[in-house]
Amino acid sequence: MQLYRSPIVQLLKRSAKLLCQERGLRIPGGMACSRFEYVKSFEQGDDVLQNVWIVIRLDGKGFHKFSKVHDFDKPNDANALNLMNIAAVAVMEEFRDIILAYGQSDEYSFVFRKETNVFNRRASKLLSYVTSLFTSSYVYNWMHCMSKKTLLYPPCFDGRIVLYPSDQNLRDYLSWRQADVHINNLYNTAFWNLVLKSGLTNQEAETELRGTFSADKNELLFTKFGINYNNLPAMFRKGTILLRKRVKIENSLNRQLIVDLHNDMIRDKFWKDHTELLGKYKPGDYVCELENISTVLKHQIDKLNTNEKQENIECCS
Ligand SMILES: Nc1nc2c(ncn2[C@@H]2O[C@H](COP(=O)(O)OP(=O)(O)O)[C@@H](O)[C@H]2O)c(=O)[nH]1
Ligand SMILES: [Mg+2]
Repeated sequence: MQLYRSPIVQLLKRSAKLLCQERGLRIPGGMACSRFEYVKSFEQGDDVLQNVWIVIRLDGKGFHKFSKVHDFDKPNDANALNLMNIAAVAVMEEFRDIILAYGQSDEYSFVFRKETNVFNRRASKLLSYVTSLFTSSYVYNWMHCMSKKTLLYPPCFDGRIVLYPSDQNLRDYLSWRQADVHINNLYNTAFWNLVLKSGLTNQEAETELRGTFSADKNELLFTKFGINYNNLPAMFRKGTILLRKRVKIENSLNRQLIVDLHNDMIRDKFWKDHTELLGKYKPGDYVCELENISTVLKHQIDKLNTNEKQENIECCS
């Protein structure tokens, strides 16, 4: 429809344009107006390729020091690991196209489905948003997870995007990260038992473990400390896998949430048990008992209950 443009409107528009040009502003409505506008063309496009798995991996900066200063349990601090898990849940709640996240130690990987169009697949937007949301959620939930400890300085995380063209590449990536947990955790468990229980210095423990194979460390743990490595918590040995599932808890709950698993992703069984990941995406079911719910699920259920209560209060007031 042709709008009637009165001379007074034309005059006002022209004055606004002149004012904008003078001050380097934009005319309301988005029309480019300043001579400075050309600098926008220096911005580089960074859309990631279509039809590939997008993996974002975050890693804590200087967590060797951060864990020391905050007196994390050695070699694994269950509360600190669950804090990482809860921060990752916040990221998955925000980005519905993340189908799986995997965390261990001070790192987390997020897998976006191949077809995602979030932020038009712009790498810098994706990476900065995921990294900052994870970091702020880590700080936001610190008090809740680490109860009595004060956060002494702000933690930060680096992030990178890696693209995997085939399903096998993605599986190999996740297997690589999970194999890393096994190698590190077995070593760290043996190391800290030697230091904390046998009174060795760090140097002596390092010397004792130099050149040993997995079987030697298993044997050492069993004979010296009566520890059967396979009986240690699965979260320590396997890391944490976060998946979307329709969670059914007895008769009290039936809704989609994010569940934490500590299974072996290197074996085919994991991919057969969770066919939704590489097949047509539709979250599967997850049935559990009330007394067995994990810290990660409990956190989400508590949040739901708090939100419901809040809504009821708002409704009644
Ligand atoms: N004590 C303890 N330390 C941890 C835990 N999780 C991570 N860390 C520390 O964080 C470090 C993470 O490794 P890396 O990223 O290579 O070291 P960074 O460069 O110092 O962040 C480990 O070497 C541990 O020192 C934990 O649960 N307990
Ligand atoms: Mg680190």
